[in-house]
Amino acid sequence: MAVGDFNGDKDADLAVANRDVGPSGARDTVSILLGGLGGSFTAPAAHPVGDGPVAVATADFDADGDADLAVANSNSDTVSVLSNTTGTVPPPIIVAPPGPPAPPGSPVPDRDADTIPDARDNCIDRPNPGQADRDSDAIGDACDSSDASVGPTLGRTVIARVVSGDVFVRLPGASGPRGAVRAAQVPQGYVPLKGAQVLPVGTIVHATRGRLALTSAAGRRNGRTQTQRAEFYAGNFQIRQKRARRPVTDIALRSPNFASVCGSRRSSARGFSARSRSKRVVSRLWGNGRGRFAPGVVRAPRPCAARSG
Ligand SMILES: [Ca+2]
Ligand SMILES: [Ca+2]
Ligand SMILES: [Ca+2]
Ligand SMILES: [Ca+2]
Repeated sequence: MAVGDFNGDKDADLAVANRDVGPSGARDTVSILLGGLGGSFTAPAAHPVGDGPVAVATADFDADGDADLAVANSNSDTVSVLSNTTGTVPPPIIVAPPGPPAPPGSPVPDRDADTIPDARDNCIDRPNPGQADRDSDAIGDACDSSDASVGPTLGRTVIARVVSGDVFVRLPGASGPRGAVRAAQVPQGYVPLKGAQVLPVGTIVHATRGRLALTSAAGRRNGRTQTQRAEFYAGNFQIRQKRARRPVTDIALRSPNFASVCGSRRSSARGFSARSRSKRVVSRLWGNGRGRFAPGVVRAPRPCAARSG
């Protein structure tokens, strides 16, 4: 069985492997049960897989932003990959037999010949036999464009670390594409956040489909910068921080289409949301952590008045 959000409605759904014939007659299938209000589930929808399915795993195998399924078939020694195309995980099914095991004594792939096999190399194209990784983000120093092992600087930088999923960022002053961004819903100028990075204050974060941990400066004590950490997910926001004796890291919400959000703001222990004057929720973000993080909305009066009217 696997748990995932297969139809993108933020409710947890179930995928169950059916090896033997059950009451529904479903054999050699995987059934999807879509979760709904109050822990309810829809009737199972069966999709054929290989012979003798015994285990299901979910991940975004085709990198299109939704949850796909891989099913291990014990009788046929194959893996069925179900690509999620509409949110209900229909076929097409690719039955991909796993490759034969390497014969004993055959060489392990090591593209950069640094004695670390590709499968374990934290920088696969550059020789780095020591595997140094100062900021412990699984990207070796030799490949890491941003060393986040140094602390944040008050009013200037924060440290962001991807916890799960896909997170994109737009640096202040960025214009036009800066590298390939695959997700169609991410506009130009955003780049994927990889591992742990130092981000300048003013960076806009797109975490609708991912989760990141932010470490920011919380003040100075005995000549040293104190830091605070919280995780944020399921929303878009801009990181702001003014230099002050007791600085607050402002999390300025952006709407799902990346525009600035205007309106009243609310916060609770776990969620930030912004509402327009009509009380409609225009943006929401979830968080988890301690420290002086505050929700913000755009303060420029004119565009806000025009948009919320
Ligand atoms: Ca290597
Ligand atoms: Ca290497
Ligand atoms: Ca690193
Ligand atoms: Ca890094």
